[in-house]
Amino acid sequence: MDYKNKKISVIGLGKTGLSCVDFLLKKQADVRVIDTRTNPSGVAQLAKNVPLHTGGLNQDWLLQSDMIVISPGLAVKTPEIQTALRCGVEVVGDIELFCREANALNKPIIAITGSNGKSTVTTLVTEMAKADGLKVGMGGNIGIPALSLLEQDYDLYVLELSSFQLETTYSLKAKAATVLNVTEDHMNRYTNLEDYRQAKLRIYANCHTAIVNAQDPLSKEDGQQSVQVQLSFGEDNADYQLKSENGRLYLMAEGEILLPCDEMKLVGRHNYMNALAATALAQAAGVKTHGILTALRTFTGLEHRFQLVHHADGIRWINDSKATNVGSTVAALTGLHLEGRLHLLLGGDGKGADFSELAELINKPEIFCYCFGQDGRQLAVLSAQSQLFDTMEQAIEALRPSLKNGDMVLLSPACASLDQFVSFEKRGEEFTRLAQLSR
Ligand code: UMA
Ligand code: ADP
Repeated sequence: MDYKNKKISVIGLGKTGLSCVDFLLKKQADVRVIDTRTNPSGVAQLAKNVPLHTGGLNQDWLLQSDMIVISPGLAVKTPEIQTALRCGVEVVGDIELFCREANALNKPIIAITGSNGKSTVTTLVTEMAKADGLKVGMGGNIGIPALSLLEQDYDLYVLELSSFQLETTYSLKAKAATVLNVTEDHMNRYTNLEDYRQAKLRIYANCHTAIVNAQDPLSKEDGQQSVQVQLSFGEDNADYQLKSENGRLYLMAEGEILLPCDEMKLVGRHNYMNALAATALAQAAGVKTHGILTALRTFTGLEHRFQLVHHADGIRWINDSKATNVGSTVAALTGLHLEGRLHLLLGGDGKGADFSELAELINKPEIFCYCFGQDGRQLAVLSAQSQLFDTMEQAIEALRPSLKNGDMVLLSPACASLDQFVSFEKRGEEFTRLAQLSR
């Protein structure tokens, strides 16, 4: 694509904005950067000759632009952006810029979205394709800006895409795409669940093979996306499904046994669903069974996702800091194998969520809740056995003396971390540090 001498405003000076600036400078565009924050994270890395406006949106700059490239962290609904749109300025995101390049190079893309499981499936598909000998560029919402992948020559791109990124993407034509599931998240950015779902369904637009969740009607394309093939994954009645036989669970791919689940390192039914979805995506992109099986057998899962970080005196400490919405905490609590009591740490920034679904799961004699952070109070009222603290550290110090052999301490907070931590990773690291203080 030709961006030479085009006036382009990049909004948001985080990871995404910096990757857009790099890309556009290489294309010899006339770039300016805007961020509503007074001191955005990318300031130090921005080339000194690029004009920068911080502390608000510069409406004049926006209206003078041929194109606005907006970061996922800022809503398109923002009034200044709406004014620019009404005046005919094109507004796109980094994934749109990426797709235009990938399409021109005729490179296949596997695209993954959903409320939960995106990073797990994105990594697993990448491992499958690598084990099959392909050069794979993995990026997107997983933390590696997609445009940075263009610096190398890959056979296949695997992209994790958030609803925010999909809202500003128009040219994606994935070889295979999935919406893994749709449960409530980001209700501070969307009007309702349907508004959020519509953003996610954009991933199927013009894709070759859509991989849908047989158990989640909201994950299915709604006929407006020009999909060529639709395949499903699920517990049953699906192209890729779980089968139980003689007390053993199997992953099935189109009627054939692929692998007994106990040969995988990943555990939990939600992870078996992730494995089925990853297999379906990889097969749709032509990855051979050998590579798929190798990755399924060896992939141990990602940090901060229901990860055992300390085990001493018969007490298990589980870091599930990436559980940043209700659906992921429900997945953690469903099918838990408890030997003693569960000490559950909940809280943080709920992003406008309705937490009531948790009440039924946590009101049990063996479950004790310790709530903290911005929305801790809303969580504390859900269960009879709960206590409220300011911070996670205070909560852990309060529960530590009562721990007994067989107990589990689980951080699966159902909330984003940003009210008290820099990221979910930092929250998980803090939990791990505090866990390891126990013998
Ligand atoms: N912000 C402003 N003003 C601006 C721009 C941003 O206040 O003008 C704030 C917002 O509060 C926003 C934060 O800055 O939340 C970061 O926004 P950004 O657009 O600068 O973010 P990046 O650092 O570029 O990171 C983004 C994704 N972040 C978001 O979508 C909020 C990262 O996903 C992603 O890994 C990265 O691009 C690379 O593609 C993070 C995330 O939390 C992990 N994603 C959400 C999620 O998974 O639930 C969607
Ligand atoms: P995402 O990238 O969508 O946030 P992750 O793979 O990072 O997904 O997992 C985030 C959280 O969701 C973790 O707590 C994890 O245990 C949980 N999780 C993973 N896969 C699923 C799934 N298919 N359904 C529900 N929860 C899941």
